[in-house]
Amino acid sequence: MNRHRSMDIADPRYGRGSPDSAPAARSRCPDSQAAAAALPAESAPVSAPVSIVVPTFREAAGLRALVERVQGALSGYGSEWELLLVDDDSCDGSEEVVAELGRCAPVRLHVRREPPRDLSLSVLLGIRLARFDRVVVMDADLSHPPERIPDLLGALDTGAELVLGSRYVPGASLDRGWSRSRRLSSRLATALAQPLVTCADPLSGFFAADRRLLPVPERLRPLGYKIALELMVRGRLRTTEVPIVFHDRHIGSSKMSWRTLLAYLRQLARLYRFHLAGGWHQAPTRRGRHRPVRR
Ligand SMILES: Nc1nc2c(ncn2[C@@H]2O[C@H](COP(=O)(O)OP(=O)(O)OP(=O)(O)O)[C@@H](O)[C@H]2O)c(=O)[nH]1
Ligand SMILES: [Mg+2]
Repeated sequence: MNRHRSMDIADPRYGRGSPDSAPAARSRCPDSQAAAAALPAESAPVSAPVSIVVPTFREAAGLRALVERVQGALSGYGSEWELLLVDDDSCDGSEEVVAELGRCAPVRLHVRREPPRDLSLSVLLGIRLARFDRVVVMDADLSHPPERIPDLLGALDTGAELVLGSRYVPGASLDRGWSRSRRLSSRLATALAQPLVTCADPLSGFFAADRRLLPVPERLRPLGYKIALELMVRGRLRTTEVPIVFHDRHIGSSKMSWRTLLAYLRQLARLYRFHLAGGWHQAPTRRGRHRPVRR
């Protein structure tokens, strides 16, 4: 029985902005040219098609803003793109919102119905279902600025296997609204993972990769919030970081809880065991890399 439901309403023509495509819908589309013009020069478009994968749970209220910002950031992009939302059966109207937004943007929603509800499992499923090999993963609440997507993709072109949108490298900053305790707990959680990696922000949920270079899902134990950490440690990926300005969420509510904190500690324990045992004892082979779904 297929327990997933996919509402594929993407139309690749929208990504190219063909003047003949969906004229009625275009009149409701946001004016993304202005946002594109505001991009810094170093955000010059690169040309491989890209799928933006966003895990969502009860984010209906913020989806319009997300789609508008992503569309603005990628309006000058030199190739096709799509925005794939992987939703954990929110039942909050997300499907209707995406159906409406899909009239003027290449956005689609995949509803996951298989328990457990989980961010990392949703991300991995999204990576598998993505139309394109090049993927960017980000949160739905606009904590991760979509305007940095071209910079992440640019860094991928320089040979990195994983590019993190980083809060903790020079040039990056955190929302002023973040309380001291939030900053401290983020720093502490980051410090706990630091011996496993060589980057400054291993807990970032904003990253770009080519899925053909990622470890296959069978090599991961992905439950929890920190999928980039899992990929980096088990895949031994060559990682680089791009500074971002990290914003606090303004719409919707946090899904962080004690449950996610415990899941993180369990994930850390597994990764330390893996690391101390010497990893996979051999360099990852092509057969150990990610296999996209056949279409
Ligand atoms: N599919 C899916 N997405 C999830 C789940 N939990 C959280 N998300 C999404 O993952 C992203 C990060 O979740 P947030 O609630 O923003 O977590 P956070 O960024 O640590 O905390 P705040 O920004 O303070 O709210 C958002 O896009 C959420 O909608 C889940 O169980 N399943
Ligand atoms: Mg968030």
